[in-house]
Amino acid sequence: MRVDVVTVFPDYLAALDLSLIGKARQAGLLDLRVHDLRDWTTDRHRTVDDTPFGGGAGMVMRPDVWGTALDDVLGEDGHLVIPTPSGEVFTQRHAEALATEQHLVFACGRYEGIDARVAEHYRAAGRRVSELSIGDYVLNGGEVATLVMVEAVGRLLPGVVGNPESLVEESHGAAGLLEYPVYTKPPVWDEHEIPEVLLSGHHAKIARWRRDRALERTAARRPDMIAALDVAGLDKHDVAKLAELGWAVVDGGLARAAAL
Ligand code: JD8
Repeated sequence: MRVDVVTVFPDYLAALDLSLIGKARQAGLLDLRVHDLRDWTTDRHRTVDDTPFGGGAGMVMRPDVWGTALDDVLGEDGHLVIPTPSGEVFTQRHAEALATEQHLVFACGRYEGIDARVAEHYRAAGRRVSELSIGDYVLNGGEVATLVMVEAVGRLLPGVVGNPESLVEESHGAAGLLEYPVYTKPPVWDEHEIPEVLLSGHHAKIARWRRDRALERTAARRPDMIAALDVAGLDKHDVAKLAELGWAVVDGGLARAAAL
């Protein structure tokens, strides 16, 4: 996969030189290029912003500078991703979808954002354009969101994560549950012991224990994910655990028993 990032703060993306993504780049599994938007300015002050039409505080990023830059970087098949607090909220499903693309281009805005005509222009030109938010809080620009999305997508690429098995049981993975708690040596730490069953070597009991903890955590922290669970993927032990947690199977879906 090729990924281009256009930003006025290229150094912000230096973190992508590190760890798994850094190794994926060295191994040629990910062709990541970071560009300075100012390289596409034409005035001696390398201006990328101007005052907002209609008035208001702050500055807006110019469409002409972005257009020249993106025309250069998008190439034939680039999928334009614009991080913005007004975008659709980015999830693991988006990461999985973007991981199927050959070429992603992230446009990192600053100031009050990028002139809205840029996204409209590339959509009208038949490009795939995704305006995505990483969550309901306000950042100062698109760079941090781009770091999040490049890591979430990059680790799904074949060969990037050492053991693809580990991708299966993750939070927000196919199971639709949060992860179970994990433990390692020492078996006793500061008088804190680990659950006995994990030392039993009894794989079926360990799997059941982990599933129950994942159901408990999800019911406590993300009841919206319980409500979205596919009932077909539940066995009788799951249904019993969910009933214990106040959930019932109703008309092929899960509902809070209390609400019935
Ligand atoms: C891109 C400029 C700053 C935002 C005035 C503060 C994503 N989840 C998210 N929160 N914030 C962003 C984000 C913020 C950005 C830009 C993304 C470009 N800003 C602006 C509007 C209010 N300032 C984001 N993804």
